[in-house]
Amino acid sequence: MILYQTALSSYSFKVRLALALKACHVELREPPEGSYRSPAYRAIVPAATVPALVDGDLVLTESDAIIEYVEDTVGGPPLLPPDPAGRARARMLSRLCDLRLEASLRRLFPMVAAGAAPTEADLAPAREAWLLLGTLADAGGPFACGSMPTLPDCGVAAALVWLDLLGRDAPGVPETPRLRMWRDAIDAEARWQGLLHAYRGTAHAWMDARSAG
Ligand SMILES: N[C@@H](CCC(=O)N[C@@H](CS)C(=O)NCC(=O)O)C(=O)O
Repeated sequence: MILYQTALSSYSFKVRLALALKACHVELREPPEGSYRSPAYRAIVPAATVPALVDGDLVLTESDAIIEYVEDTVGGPPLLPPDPAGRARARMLSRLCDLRLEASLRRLFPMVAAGAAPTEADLAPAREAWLLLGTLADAGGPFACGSMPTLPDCGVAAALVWLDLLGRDAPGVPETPRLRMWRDAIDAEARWQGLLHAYRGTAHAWMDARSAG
């Protein structure tokens, strides 16, 4: 299997976190000609987004679809709960993470790219989304759906890197104990520590270059 991805892409990082939970090694490739907008990439991946997984004739985009394909075809620890209600809740949390938390953060990138620092007001939608996820997650935690990381935790872990980074100059309301517990569990997840460290470095370098410029 080949995963087309870029080092900075948070959705690519989300998939790499899922692969790490499965101890599934795939070949990582950057889009040809260095861009997901290149004609050469579009010829392989018509949707022209990263991440994209290629497995023989199958070309998949959409991070959740990729992770569910890995879940269905690769052994290792389950990334979805066993029961229908639990699976539906995991998918709901993952969608909410993508559509509310990640999307709110993504809207700030042009501002940061232009050299401005997001204010508390700019960050409010993302922080509200994070609070919402905390109220909908499994109450006992520490992860979204209980004691082990599953599909939604991959997106949340990636988004938290950006929530922290984009909010570094804007004090926010303290997190709830449930969110603190979730965040601590993500940080302590042994299969993620190296990846998180490296990705934080990549994200910080991007942010610092924008702030300096
Ligand atoms: N819903 C997609 C979003 C993927 C996405 O937007 N990826 C960004 C990079 S993080 C991208 O490829 N953007 C290119 C574009 O939208 O033209 C997923 O879950 O994989």
